[in-house]
Amino acid sequence: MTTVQQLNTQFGIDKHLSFCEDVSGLIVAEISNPQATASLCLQGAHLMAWQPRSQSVPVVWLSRDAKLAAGKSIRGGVPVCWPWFGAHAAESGFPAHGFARTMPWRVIESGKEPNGATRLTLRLEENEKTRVQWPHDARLELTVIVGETLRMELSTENTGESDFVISEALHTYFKISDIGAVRVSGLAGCDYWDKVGGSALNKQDGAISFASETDRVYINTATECSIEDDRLGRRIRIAKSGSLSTVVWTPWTAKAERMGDLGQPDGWREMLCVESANAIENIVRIAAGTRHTMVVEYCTEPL
Ligand code: TA6
Repeated sequence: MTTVQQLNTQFGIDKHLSFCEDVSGLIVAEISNPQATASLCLQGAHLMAWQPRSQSVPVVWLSRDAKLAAGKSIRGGVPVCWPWFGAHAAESGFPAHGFARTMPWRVIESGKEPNGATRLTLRLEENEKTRVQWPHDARLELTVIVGETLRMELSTENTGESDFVISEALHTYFKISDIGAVRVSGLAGCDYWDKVGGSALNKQDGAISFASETDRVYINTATECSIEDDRLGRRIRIAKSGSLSTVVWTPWTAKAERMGDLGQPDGWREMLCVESANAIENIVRIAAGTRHTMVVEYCTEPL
């Protein structure tokens, strides 16, 4: 296990990137550069926070009840859902959204971008535990580039002899003023599976606003979308490549109470998940010896 000191020696960037140990014993990378601040837990390569210096309010939301614990997922930030999204197709005992977000990842590279942003790359090494749940030879890497824009590149390399299929998501929790004051634009006309209102296939009519639990998987769409927040006077633009699904989710009152870690009593009102994914019809077949990369880029602008 690499120690904090070894990480700071090998990958630290003076004043911009440092590693520290959380009270849970998990290691966290802290990023602070002239453009933005961010934090990322090495377990799950889980980005927990991102706030451009132009923003008085974080863009990525973290539950005030979020707890770091070995082997446990963190509520908020950007969970990496891989090598499956949602429930496992056959094994109900396997973790929802795959195992990548609760496994230890290794830092493999860091650096400063020409524009002053901070870059960090982590790799998930397969092990006997992952092989029990997913018996394939694969290398998973996440590169995050933290600046006024947040770019995340999730790359799956098939290092084995046979093809395999994945579903995946960057399950991003965005900070909003209030769920009743925002809408998601850009998905008009897209087909979606409604996970709340039965499994019918629907077509999005106009922008998405929220008045109850919403859990939709928009399929066959590579389009950019945005969260428009009238109260904060800001638009969060969500661009992507290598992704054909977009998931939009708010738990609303009852599910939030059942989950119990969204910040009682109504922390859930201040978050909205818009997840860039490959799910359901958009699962990805990766041939032996090839690589698939999904990229997201988030930025903000006045509304
Ligand atoms: O992406 C939406 C969703 O699948 C919801 O159904 C809800 O379960 C959410 O993910 C959170 O899942 P988690 O396993 O992190 O509690």
